[in-house]
Amino acid sequence: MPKSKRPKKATPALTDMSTAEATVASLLAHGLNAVYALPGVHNDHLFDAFHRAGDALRVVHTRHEQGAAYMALGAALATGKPQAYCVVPGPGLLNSGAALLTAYGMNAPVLALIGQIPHDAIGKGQGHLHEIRDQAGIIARLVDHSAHIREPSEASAKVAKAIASMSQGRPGPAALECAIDVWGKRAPVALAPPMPARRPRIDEDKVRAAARLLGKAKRVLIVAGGGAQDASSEVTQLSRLLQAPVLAYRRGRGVLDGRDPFSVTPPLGRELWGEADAVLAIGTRLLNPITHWGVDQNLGIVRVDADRQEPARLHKPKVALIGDAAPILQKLIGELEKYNSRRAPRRDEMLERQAKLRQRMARLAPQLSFLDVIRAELPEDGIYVDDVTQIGFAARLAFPVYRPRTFLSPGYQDNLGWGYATALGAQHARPGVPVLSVSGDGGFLYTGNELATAMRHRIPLVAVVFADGAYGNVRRIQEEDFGNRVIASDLANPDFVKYAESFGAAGRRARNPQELGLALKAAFAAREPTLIEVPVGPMPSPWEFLHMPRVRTLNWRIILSDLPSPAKAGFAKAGSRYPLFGIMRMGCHDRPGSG
Ligand SMILES: Cc1ncc(C[n+]2csc(CCOP(=O)(O)OP(=O)(O)O)c2C)c(N)n1
Ligand SMILES: [Mg+2]
Repeated sequence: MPKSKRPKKATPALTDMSTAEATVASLLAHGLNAVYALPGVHNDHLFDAFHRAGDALRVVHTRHEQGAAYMALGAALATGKPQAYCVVPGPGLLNSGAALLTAYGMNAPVLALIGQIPHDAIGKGQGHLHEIRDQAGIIARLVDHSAHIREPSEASAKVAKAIASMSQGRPGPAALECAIDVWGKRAPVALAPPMPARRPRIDEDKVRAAARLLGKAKRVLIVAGGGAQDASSEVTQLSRLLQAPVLAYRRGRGVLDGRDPFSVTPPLGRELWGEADAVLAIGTRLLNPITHWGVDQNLGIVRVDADRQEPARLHKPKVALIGDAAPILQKLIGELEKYNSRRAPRRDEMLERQAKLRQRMARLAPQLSFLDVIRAELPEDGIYVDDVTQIGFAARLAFPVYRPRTFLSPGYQDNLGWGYATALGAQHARPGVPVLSVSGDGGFLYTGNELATAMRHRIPLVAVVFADGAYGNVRRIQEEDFGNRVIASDLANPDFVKYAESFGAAGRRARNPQELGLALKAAFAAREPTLIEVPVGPMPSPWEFLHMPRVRTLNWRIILSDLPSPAKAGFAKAGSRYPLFGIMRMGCHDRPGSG
């Protein structure tokens, strides 16, 4: 096109705005309509801008910064959409730290808006209110994308960039800080529009290679992680096409409907891992299968991951497909039409194996009988929020999850106490579906104070607290593995029913599964903040279903083939004499989730 005819780029309109107003306008432009927050002087101008946004923005204030951050995390996990929280610097940031860490581990799009001391004082150590050394450095280690807003004119673009970063490559949290004296500064501002999503090109050759490998395999196992949550229909289709069971543990539950006999958890998953000749791993680190159950040269692994670095972190797969799971799997399904072989249907086999497993798991009857009534009362689309409790460990193994994003479990952080506030955020963001928080007496009191938030913001969350008067999971380990030397694991509890009632919430007590069923029915019908205390005794150990020995023997040659050539030569020498040398790299692992 000749130069003169090229359309002129429109100059964006400038509006006089404060940094805070530009930030809020940008949040709204990105579809964020809630901020979970705890105010303080550093962010007064930002809260005033929240106020001026009126009904467009709901500000949910909590009783502790961890509550605000966990609420944003719960809202992000339940919706799959970006959510924001806002806290003061220093102690406010650190109070929210465990939730931000968990959001990072769970690849959850949580935006942290964090105040700062006066701009010119940053880094000088003068002892300003809430000052913390190198706040930017601390934040930068907690999230992949962080920035400091210095001027009103920067705010909008920095918000847009932060939000875009949360869904690019590996999704995850982002953070923005802004000084106390900058939020209120005014200047002519051009609002930056949301940035278009950048997606990596799908490598068609690799999709074909994956289709060939999976198509000719006789026994395929699919492993679904958190990254498969938005690819439920594709995973279901692939499970049928490949006659492949789908293994999920914490984050991938519900991707395949838990009522499908092909939906499996670790005990059966481990057997199937041992028998498989190919694995299709979708949005999962594959840490437990590779490190606990082992790999060998007969297992062809295909990985689908949003993070380019992830697939080869532990063990180089045969094929790595990079990008969002759903579009990649759609292409894979298309290619499989050409390469897929006929396989005998495995439905009967799976039904039989599931029935056998249920018999073995009958050992966990105390936990399972409660989970059965919870499943019966929680509607199909209801959301179960897990915590690190004995009921929780059993739920990860045996609670049937029917739909994606309806089982929220804290992932590899296994962060005790996240449950109640995370569930509160999920319930706030999804008012149309019942959300259930299930904790132990230890975990619940981490954020049980947010019952005040449930009341203040009329969030009808139902919480079940299993009260055994102990950090029961820790206590059992002390009893069984440490000669009954019980230490620091007994608890002095409040009366949880009275505790709930003192906030104005409904408090109930259920002494057995039947009573729990009735209490849940009433609570879901009433739609008001409710706590149900369930007094319980010690519960049987779930570990035999979680810590299971290897089913594939690692061959050091496999590790060797992953190494760059110069290292290969050195290892070859050592490895030919000492095969164990190779195995050692896989490390040995302690109890998942018990730490
Ligand atoms: C942040 C954090 N601190 C400590 C732990 C270690 N931990 C795992 S389970 C547990 C006890 C949980 O007690 P409770 O919530 O009462 O559940 P119970 O085991 O009694 O069922 C502890 C302390 C953890 N996982 N996360
Ligand atoms: Mg307990």
